[in-house]
Amino acid sequence: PSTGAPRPPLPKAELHLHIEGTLEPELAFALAERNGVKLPYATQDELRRAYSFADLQSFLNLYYALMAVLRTEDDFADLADAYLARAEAQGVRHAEIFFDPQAHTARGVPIGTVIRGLARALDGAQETYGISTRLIMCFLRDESADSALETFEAARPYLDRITAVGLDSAEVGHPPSKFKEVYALAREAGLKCVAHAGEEGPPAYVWEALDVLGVDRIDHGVRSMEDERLVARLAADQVPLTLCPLSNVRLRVIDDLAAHPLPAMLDAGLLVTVNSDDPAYFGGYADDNFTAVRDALGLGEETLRTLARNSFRAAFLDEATRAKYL
Ligand code: ES4
Ligand code: ZN
Repeated sequence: PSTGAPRPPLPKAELHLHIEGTLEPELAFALAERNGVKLPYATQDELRRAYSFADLQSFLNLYYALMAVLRTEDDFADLADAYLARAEAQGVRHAEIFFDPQAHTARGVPIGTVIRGLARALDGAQETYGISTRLIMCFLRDESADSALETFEAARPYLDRITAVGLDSAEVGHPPSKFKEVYALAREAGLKCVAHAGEEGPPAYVWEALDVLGVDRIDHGVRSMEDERLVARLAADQVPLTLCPLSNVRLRVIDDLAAHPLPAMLDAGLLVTVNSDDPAYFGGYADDNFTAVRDALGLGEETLRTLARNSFRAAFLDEATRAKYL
């Protein structure tokens, strides 16, 4: 029935979330003011009007430019705290959060400032918001393999705060195999491994992420559907895929939500999850993505529950905690 009190959002884990992609215009302007940084936009509305993207690169240009306002430990703590408050309202109970250290060290912000600031907010998240958290350190794939290695070494003093490494930024022309060495070091250090693959790049990049990097999850992976053998492999091994439907529409990976391959991926037996990617830029947080696919694809309650359950199956949780959610 359509009457009665609105139901709370389904409990879920968020597994594909770039913390820098949660920088809302309001906070961007507040931090610009606090740090004396001049933004090339006069108003929040003018900035919002720039959120019209042709592809991944056109988004990344704005994403990296706006990060100029993030300078101090407090800035990173405030950014993460603002995300966690929004995530709680969206039913998120567990969040595995990407960050891009090279995007900050390149601007002269030390990696320790970034990690300590984020960690401060995450340390309070269980008590304040009822959200458990993990940090995933991503390498920028359009930077060199040596830069990724240097970043990993710079992060060594903080590895107790980091659960996994990831790979993001401009995909085409930067195959996963370029980062074989740093992934081997990360695995030796006891970290989990994930990588963006098959967002704009071909199914071959998903194969490399699996077979060369040995990843535990694939971020996006939508283009896997172009390769029948790859689909069979992902299904057989139950490799989780962290889909980001609203992101795919805004970055024109798909034409519109109604054309999203999510239902076909579920039918193929893939372990798919729904996530928000860069919610400040793409029009919605975790539950907004659930609601959007429900409405555009006509997903029923049972399918939405499967997606929420998959998010906990795919999370880097200890088994006792996972069992609480399954
Ligand atoms: C990203 Cl949507 C997306 N793809 C690749 N890299 C990224 N970094 C932030 N958002
Ligand atoms: Zn992403």
